[in-house]
Amino acid sequence: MRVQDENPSHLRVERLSLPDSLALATDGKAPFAALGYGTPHGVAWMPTVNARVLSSQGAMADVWHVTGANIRSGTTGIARWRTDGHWLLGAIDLDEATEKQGLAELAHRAYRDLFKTLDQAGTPHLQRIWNYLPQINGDGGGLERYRQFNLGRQEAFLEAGRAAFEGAPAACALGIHQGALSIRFLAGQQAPLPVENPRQVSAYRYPETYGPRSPTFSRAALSDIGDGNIALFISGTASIVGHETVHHGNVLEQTRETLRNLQAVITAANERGTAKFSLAELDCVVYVRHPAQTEAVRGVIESALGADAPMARHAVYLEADICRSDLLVEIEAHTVAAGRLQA
Ligand code: 3EB
Repeated sequence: MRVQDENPSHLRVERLSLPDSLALATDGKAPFAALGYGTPHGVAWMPTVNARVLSSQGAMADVWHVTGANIRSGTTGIARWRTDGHWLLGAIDLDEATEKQGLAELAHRAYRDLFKTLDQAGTPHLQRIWNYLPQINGDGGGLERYRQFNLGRQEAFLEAGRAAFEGAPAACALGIHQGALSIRFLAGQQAPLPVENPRQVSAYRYPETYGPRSPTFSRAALSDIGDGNIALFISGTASIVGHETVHHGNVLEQTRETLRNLQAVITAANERGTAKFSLAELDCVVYVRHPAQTEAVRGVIESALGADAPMARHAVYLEADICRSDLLVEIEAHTVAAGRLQA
């Protein structure tokens, strides 16, 4: 049975403007870690998603706080990390230009070091992964680069004896226009509870028409973050019903379908315990393939939820390619609610 507050270190997250997040580092003391959105700025505790910010508020960051007192940082192979011994936030940045391997091999190597990091830090369970691939829809020598990535990623999961199907972590995989193959990851001491979307085929069960190895992620994950709170991590969510892309070429309908999928995941998550989540409360990142369509996407979100909804006000819009070339928009999110997971 899960005890309500068995975490000796509580995790908390807040979304701030970049200046406000940087101002948290005072008297030589930094917060646990942050994930920044925008141009990287060389702050060690804030790995960044190197993508153009399309939101008018400018660069933002999700700042993660822990109550564990003893924060250590280090590197394991190509992975950098910070941990308090209970929670770990890590980052990998691999510049392909200086590597002699293809993307499948690089993904394999990255995930091997990622798992090594988790094993050594005593935080074995992935809560959430963010993957960013340069030229995600580009050709990687007869196979699309995203599909190559899927090959190496699944191989590394299987090799490490980790769940690559049911029980895979929540994740997203987006295409960035510049920079390195970038992976950010949050891990802890307890396995999260995976959640699937009844409107969609599980991604790890996609048919082979989407590539020789399926993507390795669950639609969402529920984590007990301590202090009576549950975090819901929602994977990258797009206009996919069953396993097929719907509303080709129509960004308005793709955004509406994405919101229906987010709601379906939230409804499924709400059946897994007493914590109740709502679409209007999500802290989301909206990835838009064509920057000129940003206002159209924002219009759909604001008319569905109201412009004053926290989801609409806190949304970060980033320019990115989506892992299927027919997808125009993808939304990923996290949110926290008080409650307990079902035993
Ligand atoms: C999809 O639903 C859209 O490969 O880690 C979403 C979330 C997507 C995660 C991944 C891919 C990934 O299939 C793409």
